[in-house]
Amino acid sequence: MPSNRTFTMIKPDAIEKGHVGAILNKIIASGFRIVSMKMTQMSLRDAELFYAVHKERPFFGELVAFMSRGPIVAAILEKDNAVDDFRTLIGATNPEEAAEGTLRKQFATSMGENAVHGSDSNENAEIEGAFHFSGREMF
Ligand code: FUP
Repeated sequence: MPSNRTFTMIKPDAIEKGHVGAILNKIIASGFRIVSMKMTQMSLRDAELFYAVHKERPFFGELVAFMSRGPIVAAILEKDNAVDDFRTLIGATNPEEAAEGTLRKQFATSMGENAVHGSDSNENAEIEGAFHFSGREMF
């Protein structure tokens, strides 16, 4: 994936609370172009594969149960400096530490149920985008 792209998921907690529209509005208003987007649900196995990097962490079981409990909105986004700018837009992992105006400050419930995912590097953006989308679904 080009380095001006990142990958995001609007997580099950935010879908359950009806925040999809507000989150997408804020993403678009922040200058990101939608390259790919779909509503989908990960199986437990999908979530274990997606978050394999965290498999030794104590929160892994809770994380994969949460991420597979309901639908998500997955998307690839494009903007100059996409990975870093999107991480700034979503805010800290723990919403109590997230800056004012960030998506997690506004929409997250807790460290585990924190509303939005954003890739942490260009390399991971590529891997995570390819996990959810084929080349024919990138526009
Ligand atoms: P982030 O990059 O901010 O999404 O955070 P991480 O990649 O470190 O963690 C991925 C997900 O694991 C977080 F979104 C939520 C969950 N997590 C916990 O539940 N507890 C923790 O202590 C750290 C992460």
